[in-house]
Amino acid sequence: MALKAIPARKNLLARASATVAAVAGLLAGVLTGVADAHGSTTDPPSRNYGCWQRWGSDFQNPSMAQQDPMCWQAWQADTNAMWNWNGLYREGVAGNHQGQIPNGQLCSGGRTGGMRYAALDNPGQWKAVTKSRQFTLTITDQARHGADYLRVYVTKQGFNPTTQALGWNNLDLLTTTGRYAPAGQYQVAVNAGSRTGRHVVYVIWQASHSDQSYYFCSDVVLQ
Ligand SMILES: [Cu+2]
Repeated sequence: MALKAIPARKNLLARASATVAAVAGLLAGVLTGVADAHGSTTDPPSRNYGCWQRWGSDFQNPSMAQQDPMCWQAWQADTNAMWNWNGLYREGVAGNHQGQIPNGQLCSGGRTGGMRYAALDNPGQWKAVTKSRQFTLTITDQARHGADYLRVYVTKQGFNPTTQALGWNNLDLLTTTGRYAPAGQYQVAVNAGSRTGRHVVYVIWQASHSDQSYYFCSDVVLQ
């Protein structure tokens, strides 16, 4: 842009800097949108959401290795798995979840994004929250995608997440919901039957805005 007329220059400069500010604002919005988009199971917390919640402000604290060893190994493997706790999804699965996700890789959505989430598949002493056998599960959707359905599974009695990686044959499907209109949260009532003790709750969230499927492992102790 050539600035010839001196009297207009100040005005032009002001407009130019306003434009720069507007573009910067847009960019920041886009970047924030990327960082903040999508979602996860926030109650009971998914593995990476839980790690982010507990250690996000203190992720270099070496005492995590003793206090929360599975989060420690996950942070060491790839910090982006926690910063992007809301980005554990695949696209274009067309409902063929079992076909796309191999046994042993359920918690990483079939290693979506390469190895970013792979540490979430590792068996071990993941922190587990205590829940009664009937509880309400909450998905937080920061992007307001809506849901075509939520599918909630829980591990069979006897499965041991501290020593076994999760496979489809370890799971019982408890419920498939109907659609949810776009909102900040979706809730579903879970009835885990007579199960007790340590379990993994596995959730598939099929978003509505496009064929985007999310996969979340949450560790619970049922009582
Ligand atoms: Cu999304």
